Amino acid sequence: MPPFETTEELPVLAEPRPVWMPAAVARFEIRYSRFLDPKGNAVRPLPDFARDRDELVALYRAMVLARRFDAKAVALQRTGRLGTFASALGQEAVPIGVASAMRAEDVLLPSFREHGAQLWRGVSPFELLLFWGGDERGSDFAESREDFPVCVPVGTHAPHAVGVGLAFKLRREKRVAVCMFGDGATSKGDVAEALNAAGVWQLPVVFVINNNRWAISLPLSQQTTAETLAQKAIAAGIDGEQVDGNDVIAVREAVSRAVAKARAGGGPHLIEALTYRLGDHTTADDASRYRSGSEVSARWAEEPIARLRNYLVSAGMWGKADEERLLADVTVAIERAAETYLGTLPQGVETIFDFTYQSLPKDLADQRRAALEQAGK
Ligand SMILES: Cc1ncc(C[n+]2csc(CCOP(=O)(O)OP(=O)(O)O)c2C)c(N)n1
Ligand SMILES: [Mg+2]
Repeated sequence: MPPFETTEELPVLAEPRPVWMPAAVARFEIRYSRFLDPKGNAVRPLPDFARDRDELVALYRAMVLARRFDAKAVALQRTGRLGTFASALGQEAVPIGVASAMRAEDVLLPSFREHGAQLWRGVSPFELLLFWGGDERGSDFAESREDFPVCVPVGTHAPHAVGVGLAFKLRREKRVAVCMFGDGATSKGDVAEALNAAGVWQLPVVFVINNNRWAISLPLSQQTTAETLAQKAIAAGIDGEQVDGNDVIAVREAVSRAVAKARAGGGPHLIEALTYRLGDHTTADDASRYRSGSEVSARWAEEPIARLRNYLVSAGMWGKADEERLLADVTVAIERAAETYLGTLPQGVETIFDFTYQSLPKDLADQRRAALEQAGK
């Protein structure tokens, strides 16, 4: 018997067993940033723009103007002279931080609570009042003419932002589309699809979630069980981060980075700005029916305007006289806008028919004629 042929039992060698241990194939983290704490103390060195008094005062002024505009709009609605209006009380740092990080040639796609951003970009308070008074001429902005009008349907402008970003990319224009929406909008398919498409096509779009913790009466805890909304970027393969949305410096710094990256061809970005809606959802809402007064008063301690003012005062950049002058200025600007609005004649009744069809279908043409007759024209 050749030596290699044996009947002897060979020891069974232990086969290397395949290891089917679940292994991590990807890891993610969401970063949170803030520069000023709720009391207005700097918690880390400020970015360059925030070392310049004029820059900080401009941000402060814009937030005060937005708040004054809000108060006037609510007062006009309460006295029957404006339509339903969505106040942004307590959320001013988000739109101002966003708009101040954009260039004039970029395009803003706002939701219905971002008038602070529109005002910063040159839309006048008169135009905004016209819009909220139900007059579409208010969306025909004299400035920032390529910015989108207010979007009342929740989240439907997110795919439009992708279209704008795609146009910029195809035309090789170094411009960025900035799309703002609320926490509630992040549960919509439109937003998920927009994030995904912007990621696939690496478009210059910055998405900003204005997370005010409520979608009308639905609290964030019932909106999603995700730990953050910023992590929705991860599923789309794009960068996402969270900022203190009541710290205008943090919002501007994060959006500036995202916008610069997008402009340089680095693709889209999602920023979740954490803020709180101190007022009712709109003038058609009574928030005391679904949330406690103690929750709201606790949140007043974090609001963005006092926070920046405290910083400015403690840095010796702002005093009582500055404050009085500013309040007087913004009051005059808003009162003038309201007077012009109240003195504007409504559009003719026929205009409701005039801007959708090139030639009106017969039934609508009949209605148009009847409406004119009824109006005595
Ligand atoms: C498509 C659509 N569905 C429902 C509504 C009614 N609606 C208006 S605002 C809102 C909640 C939006 O919440 P969020 O996105 O968090 O924005 P916020 O109002 O808090 O700024 C809803 C459901 C709407 N405007 N559009
Ligand atoms: Mg919300």
